[in-house]
Amino acid sequence: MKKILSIYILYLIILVGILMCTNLIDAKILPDYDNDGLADQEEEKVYNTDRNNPDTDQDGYPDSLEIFHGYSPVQNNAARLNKVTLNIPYINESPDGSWTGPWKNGCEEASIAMIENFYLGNETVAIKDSMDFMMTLFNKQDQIWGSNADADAYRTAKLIDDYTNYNAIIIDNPTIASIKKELNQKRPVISFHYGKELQNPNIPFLATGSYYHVIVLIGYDDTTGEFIAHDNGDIKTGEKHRYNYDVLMNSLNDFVFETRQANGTPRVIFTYPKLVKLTNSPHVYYLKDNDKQWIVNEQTFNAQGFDWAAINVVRQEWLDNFTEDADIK
Ligand SMILES: [Ca+2]
Ligand SMILES: [Ca+2]
Ligand SMILES: [Ca+2]
Ligand SMILES: [Ca+2]
Repeated sequence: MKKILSIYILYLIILVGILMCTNLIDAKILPDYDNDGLADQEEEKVYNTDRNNPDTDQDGYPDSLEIFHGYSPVQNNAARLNKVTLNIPYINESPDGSWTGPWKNGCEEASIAMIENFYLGNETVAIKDSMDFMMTLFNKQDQIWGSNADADAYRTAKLIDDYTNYNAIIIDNPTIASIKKELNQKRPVISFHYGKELQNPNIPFLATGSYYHVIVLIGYDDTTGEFIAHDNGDIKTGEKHRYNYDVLMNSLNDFVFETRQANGTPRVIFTYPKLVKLTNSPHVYYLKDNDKQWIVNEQTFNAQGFDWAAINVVRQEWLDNFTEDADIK
């Protein structure tokens, strides 16, 4: 009888567990076999860690904790993480290579699109899907500002906040360390440049233009002193293009509307997903500014028009920085 009772209780526990998780049934959470907070594909393609072992180097610190704090998950000493390349699909500024109309200055839109697909968990993007998404952003800018050319960091941030599944934070005068910290924590960065100083001959700037350019920073490599970028304007080697730290930092300049030149404040945009959850909890939160709001159930999630694919797994110590606001019911 006692055995039957305990089996019954076990059954109840499992049932409750399943019910608690029903609000994640449609979520496209990438598989994380060892439950260490890093998806299997991240372990394989980004960090070279063991997807079957939560503590690859057996130093007592789980893989994702080490990466979050910038330590090496594969060396069991105080070795720092010195190389990261986030797995982000590449989109060219003119996805079909036509270089006509708005596609001549689609660098902001291509940058926004790449990060949107990253936070949606997409490893590849079809050319048509890229173009449809970017076209929506061109049209919105035409409606709001009467032009889709040369969106500065503020316009770019507004497009991100209003039309994507992630948030933008404008950062003036960033440092190499602050950008690397973002990349360690799996958040790509958008950077704004006086493109001529990127010294990349494969970007076909108009000699009479402003040389304004916008790219996505997807990683870094301390062993060579380089950022790794998806440079959507580079027609030959834009994917995972490497820029020396100093070259990239020295070319940071936002666009200035008054003068129509790319000689403004050194500026980047940090990003973070709007919809997040922790590894071991079914609770999904909506993030905005410094606030987090728990979305109480599946019906509410759907009623709000949220996208299940947009839920990202984050670490507790990062989510703790957000203030608990009213639940979304
Ligand atoms: Ca894992
Ligand atoms: Ca692991
Ligand atoms: Ca470890
Ligand atoms: Ca380690």
